[in-house]
Amino acid sequence: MRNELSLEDLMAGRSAAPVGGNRAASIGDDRPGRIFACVGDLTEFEGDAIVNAANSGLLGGGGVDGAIHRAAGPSLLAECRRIRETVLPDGLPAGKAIVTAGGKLKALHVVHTVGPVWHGGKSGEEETLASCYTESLRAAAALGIESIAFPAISTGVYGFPKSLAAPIAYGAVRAFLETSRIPRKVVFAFHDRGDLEIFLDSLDIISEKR
Ligand code: AR6
Repeated sequence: MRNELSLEDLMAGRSAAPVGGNRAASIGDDRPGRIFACVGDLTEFEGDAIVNAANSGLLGGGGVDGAIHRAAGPSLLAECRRIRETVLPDGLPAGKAIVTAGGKLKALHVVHTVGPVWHGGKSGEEETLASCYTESLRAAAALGIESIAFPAISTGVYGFPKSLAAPIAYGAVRAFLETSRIPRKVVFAFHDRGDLEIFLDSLDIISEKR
């Protein structure tokens, strides 16, 4: 992924007229400046870690999980099996995170987290989704990981509405970075341009509320 841009640059480059002042500046002013976004295949990320939107079983699946396992090769599945046989016999609960090596991926590590399945929003889905981002960053920081890229957790097979997920993801990452020097760089990687636009639209709404 070579098209990563800081959120400041992405917001500044948007064509919509600012509402109530300069939106890019109003977001950038109080943000740590370590958050980036891009469109691309997460498995191509050249950094310390990528986050896998896994399921509790940890043994692979479809979506980004399948892509990560295919790109990482069999050593990733073998390590996941060992985790299931030892520390997580019942699987990884939603909202938690665990780190493995990255196998043949360009990223050195994979942080596996399990997003909530969307059941209409009254089953704690928002809190669980925020926890996925916070716990992934906590696990990454504990290993000294400097750069990490996230997919849009739960917004595929698990059905979480993208426009609701975006401000939760952004808010959780921003809050974590305010408390921790590392990771130095966090990237939101979207599968297509439309998903990135939904994310940026949600930042517009956040800045307009301030
Ligand atoms: N790079 C970046 N984003 C991607 C890629 C990719 N290569 N592939 C998909 N996406 P999903 P979930 C986006 O379904 O909703 C699996 O079967 C996709 O467009 O991968 O958390 C697991 O094993 C979407 O926006 O994850 C679980 O059973 C986002 O990644 C279940 O799906 C997440 O979509 C988890 O569902």
